[in-house]
Amino acid sequence: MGSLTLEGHLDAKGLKFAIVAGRFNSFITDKLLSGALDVLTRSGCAAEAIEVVRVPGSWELPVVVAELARQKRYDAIICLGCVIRGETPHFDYVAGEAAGGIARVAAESGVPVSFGVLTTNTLEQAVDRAGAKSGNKGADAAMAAIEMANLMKTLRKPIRSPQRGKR
Ligand code: INI
Repeated sequence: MGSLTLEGHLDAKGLKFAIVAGRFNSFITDKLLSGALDVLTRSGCAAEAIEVVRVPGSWELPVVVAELARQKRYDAIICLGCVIRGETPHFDYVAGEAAGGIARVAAESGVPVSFGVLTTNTLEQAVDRAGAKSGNKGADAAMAAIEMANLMKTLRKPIRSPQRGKR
């Protein structure tokens, strides 16, 4: 018998998303948000099926993502933030806790949470990843969220279901 590969497709029609975006470094996070919204709507998601929640900074992302995941109202959650290294160890605490907290919520809740949080050494590196030469990590996070939302739906279908693995 042949093997079965399960993966999520990139059709966002009928799916519901929350985007949680930090306001700190909003010059960058606003561009990540535009990229994420663009991908979701161009992939078929209705504008009314997207809720955007703004938080002060990346440190606040995990608590809000945890609350939204508990509500089970979204097929996936997209986190957006921008942490830029300064002269003190502050960066390590903010970036580390944001990443660890977000990963924990996703693993424990079963709700896919994509990580569109830039952690860069310089402002230039952040600009490059927010719509310039290294793409837009907000758009990438939205694409991952769509794929994961569809994959989780597929995985939750009974193994013998003809729907399982169907594109
Ligand atoms: N928040 C960020 O999202 N990025 C940063 O670069 C940053 N720096 O450098 O301080 C940052 N700090 C704010 C933090 O996320 C909290 O909002 C703040 O500490 C209040 O809890």
